[in-house]
Amino acid sequence: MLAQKMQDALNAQVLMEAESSQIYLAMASWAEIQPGIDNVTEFFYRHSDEERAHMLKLIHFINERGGFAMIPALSQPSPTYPSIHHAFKELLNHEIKVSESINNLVDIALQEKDYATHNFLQWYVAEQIEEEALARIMNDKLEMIGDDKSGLYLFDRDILNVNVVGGGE
Ligand code: OFO
Repeated sequence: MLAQKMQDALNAQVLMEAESSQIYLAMASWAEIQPGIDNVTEFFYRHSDEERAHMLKLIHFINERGGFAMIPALSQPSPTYPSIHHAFKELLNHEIKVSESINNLVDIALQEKDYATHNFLQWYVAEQIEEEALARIMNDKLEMIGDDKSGLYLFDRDILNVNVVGGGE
């Protein structure tokens, strides 16, 4: 059985994963109407789906442990971005916040001596390391590319081979 404090914190994480999915969906829709970045668009759509999978994994865990996963209302994400680099900067900043939130959940699990939840959360800890690293690499590349259109062409081509990490399985 989940302690109330643990359940509330996990439900807050459900919201965070749902908002991640929504933010990346907004990035995907914006990218889709920009010329020549079809693969970046696809990357954001896939990333949005992955975040939904992270949310579902939490929902099932909360309910299976005798709690109740609340499906939250979502706030509207930014619908447009000044540039692709701005979108990827926001993605990195968002992932850093998610990592902090996961670390906070791990702290609570330890305080509550809830070792099952602690064990469950290790998947998210590993996932965040990969997601942050990937976001940093992309931001470094975009920093180098600047306004160079051929650089952006190659960035879009190469992102085809990037696996969005962690589908929640
Ligand atoms: Fe759920 O991993 Fe990104 O936010």
